[in-house]
Amino acid sequence: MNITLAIIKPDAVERRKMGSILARLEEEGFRVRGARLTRLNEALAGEFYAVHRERPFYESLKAFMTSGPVLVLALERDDAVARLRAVIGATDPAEAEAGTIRALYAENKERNAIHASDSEETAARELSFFFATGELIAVG
Ligand code: 3AN
Repeated sequence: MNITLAIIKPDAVERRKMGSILARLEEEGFRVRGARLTRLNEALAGEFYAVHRERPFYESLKAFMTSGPVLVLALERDDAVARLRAVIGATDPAEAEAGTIRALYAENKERNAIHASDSEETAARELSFFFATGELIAVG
């Protein structure tokens, strides 16, 4: 078992898709070990996406990610990082496999409904942005 980070993004929260997405994640075998509805500020969004700071979409991405509430989730299952990436689908919903969360709920490449950590290392870093050591709930 390991844990990864998901963020249900402002577009999906605004369109009231939090519940549908969370239901899908639970159906896919993930257990919620931590959850927080929050709104990112400019500094946190900038640090979170620092790897993209040279990309042309960086400023727009920060503006989008700070535009409204997000639901931050710590999700546990076996092979959590890879399984979550598979369930969310490709960054661009037009390229996402049918039935994936982004194929179902994303609007476009930026407003793409959900974030998921892309490696074990990134998951550890990203979880630490939102959850203190020892804060995550031990389940079952
Ligand atoms: P993923 O979220 O699939 O790991 P990344 O890490 O390449 O994708 O990009 C991080 C976020 O930046 C994406 N979730 C998306 O919101 C935004 N993004 C990525 N590429 C673009 C792009 N070409 N135009 C606009 N936004 C983008």
